[in-house]
Amino acid sequence: MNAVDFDLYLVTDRNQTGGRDLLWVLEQALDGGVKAVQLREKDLSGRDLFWLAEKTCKLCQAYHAALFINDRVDVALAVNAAGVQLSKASLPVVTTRALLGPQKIIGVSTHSLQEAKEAEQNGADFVLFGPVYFTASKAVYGSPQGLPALKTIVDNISLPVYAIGGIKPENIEPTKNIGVRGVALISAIVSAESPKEAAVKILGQLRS
Ligand code: TZP
Repeated sequence: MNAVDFDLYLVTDRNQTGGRDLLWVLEQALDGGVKAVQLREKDLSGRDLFWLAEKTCKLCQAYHAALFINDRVDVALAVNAAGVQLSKASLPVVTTRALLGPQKIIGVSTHSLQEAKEAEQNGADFVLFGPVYFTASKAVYGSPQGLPALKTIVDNISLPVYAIGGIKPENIEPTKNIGVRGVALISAIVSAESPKEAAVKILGQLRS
């Protein structure tokens, strides 16, 4: 298991920036102290994702931040990203590990204890669990999982667990108290009027 050393994991969505350039938003967030970014632009073609990933990778390098590519192991390899974020529809963890080698970091997005345990057994480095709170993009899948379900994951696997889904400054404290390694989020930073100030605030809360 590779060590993961970040507490705030910023996930991108260029459709939630309010028309602002995604790279500008990311630079603001990095300026605010974000050290881990997941490029999650699922509607882009492989080619367009690659171009964006190259630019994002350079930006992250300038801020000594780790870049993870959602789903696309090939794109992660092509830009030499720190790792990938896999979902149920992605290549299996074991196959991804064989392709990426031992040093790259593999995160897995999970929605149940069984998925989290499988990710651990198969050699993932960390898991995301959610949606913990209400978030518009996941409302179609039903109610959020809530803190008790998050606690079950934290208590039953030894991998670092990150909470995702509806994470906002007002719920950082109770989420942190569950014992998560950190939080992952989109809108609280990407859609914030000042992504930099939002990142500073959330990092301050996570570390207080
Ligand atoms: N996976 C579970 S919830 C979610 C993803 C990608 C969306 C997180 O977005 P937000 O804006 O932080 O609720």
